[in-house]
Amino acid sequence: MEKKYVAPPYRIKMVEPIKMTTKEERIEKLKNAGYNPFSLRSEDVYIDLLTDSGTGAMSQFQWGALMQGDEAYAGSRSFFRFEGVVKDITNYQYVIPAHQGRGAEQVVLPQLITKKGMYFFSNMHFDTTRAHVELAGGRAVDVVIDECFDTVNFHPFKGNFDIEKLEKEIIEKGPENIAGIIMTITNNSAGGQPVSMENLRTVKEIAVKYNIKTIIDGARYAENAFFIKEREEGYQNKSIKEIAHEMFSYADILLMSAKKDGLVNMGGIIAIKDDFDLYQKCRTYIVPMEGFPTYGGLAGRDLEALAVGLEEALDEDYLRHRIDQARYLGDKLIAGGVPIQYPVGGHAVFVDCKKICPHIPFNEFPAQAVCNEVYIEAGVRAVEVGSFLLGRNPDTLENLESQLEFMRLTIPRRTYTYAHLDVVADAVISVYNRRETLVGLDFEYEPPVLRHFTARLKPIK
Ligand code: PLI
Repeated sequence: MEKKYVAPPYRIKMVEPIKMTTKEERIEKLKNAGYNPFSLRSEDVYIDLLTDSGTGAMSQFQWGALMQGDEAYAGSRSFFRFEGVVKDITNYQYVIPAHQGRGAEQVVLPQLITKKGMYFFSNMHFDTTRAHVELAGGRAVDVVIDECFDTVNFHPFKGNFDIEKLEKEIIEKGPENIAGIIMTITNNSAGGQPVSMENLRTVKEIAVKYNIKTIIDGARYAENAFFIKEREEGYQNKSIKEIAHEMFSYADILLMSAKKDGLVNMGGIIAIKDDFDLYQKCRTYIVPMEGFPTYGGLAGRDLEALAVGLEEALDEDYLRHRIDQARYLGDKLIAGGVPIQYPVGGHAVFVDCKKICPHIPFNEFPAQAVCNEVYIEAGVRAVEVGSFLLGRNPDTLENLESQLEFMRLTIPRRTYTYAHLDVVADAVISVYNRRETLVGLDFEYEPPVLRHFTARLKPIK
């Protein structure tokens, strides 16, 4: 029987035209962009799957809420509405807004590093989280399960911590040298893969045993909750909010980029369970970094839209369709023979480019080569998550080799239709079918930090 995918639980009230370009035009545009899709103008992109961060569509209720923003500098009514929703979802006592996820990270993470060289452990740190750990003098160590790196075989929770490795690392480094354990849900960097409730619970037990704080990086927490409901024994009859409550009960702090499961174009959240001392420190520190603690870099109207978006992201009809869109694209690619991270995660399809281009070595960026060809093929913009992004060893300056070379096809929320995803699938399959013709890339200009955003490349002839 043919597989069914859920139709959108919304209809379209406003449209944003997108431009078609010719292949010849795209070849020229990509060359001018230094073979780096980050440097393309968005109007030269037909379907933009660079990221799901802040690129989704707001609902009529969110647009309506925008009009109710209280723009008072201090004590805004919009803050209290936002605070009420965050408290209701997390059961945490203290809430501070930030302009986006990294704003929350830059305020909280330095408070947890009480001496230089302390460690954070995570299933997998997102790039900005890792950067803020390191900027604050800490070190970031990933302890995800090995199954995460096997893209072929099914595992229901590829985002899980390797519990044995985590405990071994804590003992080795000394619990007094651990600044915190960051639970990234879902695990973005390896495919939007979920973390099970059992795994979160066990990590919390270990953290309590060694007196270490736990932090949820909850950019896509609602998607994680949906996977738990679908795949983990005992959760089928629980609501997404009930599952969220339990997930948050295993952490002391929530850091969240609200540009994902907050369903807004800009926003971030700091929430603290009950540590008043830490809350006071963050409240003080946020003033010079992000702004007064009742606005934290956001306008009152942003806080209104976020309050509504956080509630909407808990809706199961919304989540089912969201996850089905990623599955639909993944299934089409699999049917076309394209290797992907399997099963498909929550927000994107991660195409395994190590398998597509074994003839391109890691330091010639195979996944970037595939991204570029997909843009030329159909005007689809994807993003590389591999050795190009990973950068160089700061001591030896050698290019680091990523374990996985992914092209991430990231699906914005409530934005594209299944027909758009057909265009994407056809383009990727077509590139896959002429994969032997793809060539590697070399630097024309390499920035010293976060090179993938602004580098200029050239094809190796
Ligand atoms: O982009 P920000 O500063 O709002 O959030 C940073 C951030 C933190 N954690 C996780 C898991 C993320 O995925 C994340 C941002 N992700 C981006 C921009 C992405 O394209 O995936």
